[in-house]
Amino acid sequence: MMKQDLCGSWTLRTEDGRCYETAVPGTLLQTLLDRKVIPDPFDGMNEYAVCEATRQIVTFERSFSVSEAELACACADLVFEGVDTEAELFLNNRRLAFFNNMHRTWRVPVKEALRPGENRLRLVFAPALDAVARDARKNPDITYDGGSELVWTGGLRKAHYMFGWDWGPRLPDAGLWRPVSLQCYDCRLDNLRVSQRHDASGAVTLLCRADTSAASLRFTLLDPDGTAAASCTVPAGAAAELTVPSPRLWWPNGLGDQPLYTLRAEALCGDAAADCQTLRLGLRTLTVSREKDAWGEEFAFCCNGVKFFAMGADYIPEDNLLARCTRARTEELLRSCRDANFNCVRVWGGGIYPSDDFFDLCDEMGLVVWMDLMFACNVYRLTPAFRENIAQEARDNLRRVRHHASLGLVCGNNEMETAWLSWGGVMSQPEDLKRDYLEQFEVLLKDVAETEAPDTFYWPSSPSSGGGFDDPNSLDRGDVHDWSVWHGRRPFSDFTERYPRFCSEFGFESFPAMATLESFIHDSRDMNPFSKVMESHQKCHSGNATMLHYLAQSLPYPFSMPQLVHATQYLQAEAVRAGVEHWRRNRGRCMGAIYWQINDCWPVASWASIDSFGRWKALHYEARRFFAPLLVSLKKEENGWSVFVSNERRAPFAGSVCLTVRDLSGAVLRSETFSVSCPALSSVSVGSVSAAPGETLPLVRCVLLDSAGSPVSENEAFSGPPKHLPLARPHIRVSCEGRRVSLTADTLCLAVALEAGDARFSDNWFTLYPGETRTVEASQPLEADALSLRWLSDGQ
Ligand code: BMA
Repeated sequence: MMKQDLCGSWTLRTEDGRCYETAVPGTLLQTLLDRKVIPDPFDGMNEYAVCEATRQIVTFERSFSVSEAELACACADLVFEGVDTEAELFLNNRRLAFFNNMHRTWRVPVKEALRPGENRLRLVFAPALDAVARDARKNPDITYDGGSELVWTGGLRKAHYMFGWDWGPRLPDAGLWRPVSLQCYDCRLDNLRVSQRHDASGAVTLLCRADTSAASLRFTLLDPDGTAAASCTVPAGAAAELTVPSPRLWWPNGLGDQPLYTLRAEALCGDAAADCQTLRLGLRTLTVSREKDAWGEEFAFCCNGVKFFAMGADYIPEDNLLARCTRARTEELLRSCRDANFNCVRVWGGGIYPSDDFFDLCDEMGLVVWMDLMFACNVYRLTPAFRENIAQEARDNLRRVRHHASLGLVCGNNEMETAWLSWGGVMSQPEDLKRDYLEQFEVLLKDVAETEAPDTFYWPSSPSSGGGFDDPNSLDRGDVHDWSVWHGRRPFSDFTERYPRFCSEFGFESFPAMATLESFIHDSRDMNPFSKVMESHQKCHSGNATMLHYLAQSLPYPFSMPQLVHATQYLQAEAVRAGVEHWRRNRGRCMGAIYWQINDCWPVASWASIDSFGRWKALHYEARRFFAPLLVSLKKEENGWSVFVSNERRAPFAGSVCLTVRDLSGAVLRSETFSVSCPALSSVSVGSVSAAPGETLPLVRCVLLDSAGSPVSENEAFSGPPKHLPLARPHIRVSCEGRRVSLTADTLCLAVALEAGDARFSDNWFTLYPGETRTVEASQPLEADALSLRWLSDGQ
C-alpha cells in the first residue's frame, strides 16, 4: 500500500471568484477567518453575518503528482475521511463522485482517471442551507420546526448542531474536515475485526479476521510493555486465534488500570506485507446488564463481570469550526473528565462521530463511551437513498471505532423515541415517519450495529425502555432524561423523589467565567444578561428566566455581573449534586448519573461544566467531589439528616464519619462519630442526626475519614436556603507560596471561589470554616495579588 497524504496546502475558491490558500483539514469559515475576510463568528453578534457567508458555492482544489510506482498498482483510491457535506468530486476535470454525508468515509476508485505526473483534484461544495430548503420543498408535508433552536435538516447528513441548538450558533460550515489521501495498492487489508473470548480460566483469546485479496494474514500481539505476546499466520478468510493466558485486564477509571495491548495485522503477498493496520486493544468484557429485579429491569454497565455505577456527562462537538479541533484540545478536555472522577462519557447524537484520538484517549483514561449514532431531535423520511446512506455511515464509523476498549454502548439516536410520543411538533408529523422511525432505529441501524460491532450493546434511543414506543422515559427500565429540574422548573429536591435506573441527561445552566464573557463582549453596557449580545449567547429561549427563577428561590440577589456568574455557577453545581448524590445513595436501583453537558462549542450560557475556553465552572469542581469513588452524603429526613457512604471501589471500605452540628458562624454545637463499614460497590446508611424538640440544625457537616484518619470526602447541609442564612461578613486571609494557596476565614464562608487567570486549583468552590486553614494547589505559581476571591454573600 502506498499512501500519499493529500492534506496540507489547497486552494479555496469562493463564489465571487476569489482564491485563498488553505490547509486541509480545513473549511470555508476557517479559511475566511484566517484571511480576515470574516470576523470571528463567536465575537459579539457576528454569528448571523458569518452564517450568510455559508450561502455560496465553494471549490477546494489542489494538484498532486503520481509516481510510476503508484500508477503501476492494480488499484488507486482517493480516500476522504470527512467531506462536509454535499460536494461533487472532479479529477482532471472528470466528474467522479457526488458526496452527501459528512459522517462517512468516501473511498473513490480513481485508477482510470489518474495520469502520470500532475493531477488536478477539485471538490465543489453546495451551500447546506440550500440543501435543507430543497428537501423542505420536496417534503411539503413535513412541517417540523423547533424555531430558532431546531430546524428540520431534511435528509442532509450533516451534524445537526451546525444549524443551531439551544447551546450553539447556526454556522453550517463547509469543507474537508478530516484527512484526504491517495491510496495505491495491489492488495489491501480491510474490515479488520477482533472479538475477545474470555475463558473461565482467565485466559483471553482474540479472534482476528480481515478482508483481503492477499494470500494470507499475519497477526502479532504485543503486550502493554511492548514485548511480543503472541503471533499467528492464517490463510486469508480464516480467523486467527491469539491467546493471552494471563491477561492484564482493562478497567474503567476508578476500578483498575487501563493496560493496552497492540495488535498488528499484515496482509501477506509471499513474505512481504502488502498492507498493515495496527489496533490498540484493552482486554475486557463490557456490556449492559438488564436483569429483572424488584424495581423492574436494571440498566447497568458491566465490565469484566463487575456492574459499576456510570458517572460522567454528555459530550457535544468541541467547536463549530471543526478543523481547529486538535488532539491536544480533546486531551485537555478528557483529562478534565478523568480528573473529576468520570468513568463514562456519552457522545450526544446531534454532533459528530468522535475522532480516533477521542477514542484513543478514552481507552487510555478509562472513560467508557456511550456513543449515539448521529441522529437527534428530528424526523427522517426513510427513502431508499437515505436508508443506504445512513447504513453505510453507521458501518464506516462502527468499523473505525468498534475495537476500542472504551466503547461501551451504541445508541440509535437522541430523544426521538420519546419525541414521537410527547413532543407536539413531532407528533403532528406524517404517520409514515413514525413507522420509518421504528424501521430506521430498531431494524436497519440495529442490524448494522449487530453485524459490525456484535460485541457491543445496542440501545435504540436515549431515553428508551428498549424500544417499540414502550414508555421510553420509564423510571423502571432503561435510561431516563430528567428535565423536571431546569426545563420543568421543579426544585432541586425533586430529584430525590425519583429513582431512574440510569439517568443519561439532567442539568442546569450557568453563565461562563467573566473572562469568557469578556471574550465576546467589548462594550461594558452589553455586560448584562439582557443585552442583545448576551441574549444571543443564550440559545435556550427561556434560559435567563429559568436561571433567575431558581436564583430567587435560594440566593441573595446578586448586584453585579461577576456575582451573577458566581451565583448561577453555584446553583448549577447544587442542582446536579442533588441528583447525583441521591442516585449514588440508591446505587443498585440507579446505576448511572450522566449530567448534561461537559463542554461548549462556543462561549455561551449553557449547561456545560467546562466552558469553550476549557475553564472549569463550579460544577466541574463539584463533580470531582460527587463522583469521587468514596462519597459521604446527607439525605434530608423529616426531623434531621441521615448520613450515607457510597463506595464505587472494588474493595470494601472501613473508616468513620465525623459529624458536627454547627451554628452559622461555623462554631460546633455538638458532634458525633459513626463507624463505617461499606462493602465494595455499594452504598450504605451509617447514621443520622435529628433535632431535639425546639432545636434547629443550622448546619450539619460530615467528614468521611479512612482507617488512618485521613479525610476522603466531605459534605454539608443547611437548614434553609442560603438567601435566608444570616451569614456574617468574613475576613479571609490568603497566603501564596509558589503554587500553594492557603486560606483562613474568621467566620463561616460559603462557596469560596478562587480565580487567577487560567490557573486551575486542586480544590475550589468550598466552604471555609472559621479558624480552619484550607490549602490548595494551583496549576501554576501565583502571586497573592493575582488571585481574586468570591463567595456567596460577597457584595450583598
Ligand atoms: C437535551 C439534549 C439536547 C439539549 C438539552 C438541553 O434533551 O438532548 O438536545 O441541548 O436537552 O435542553
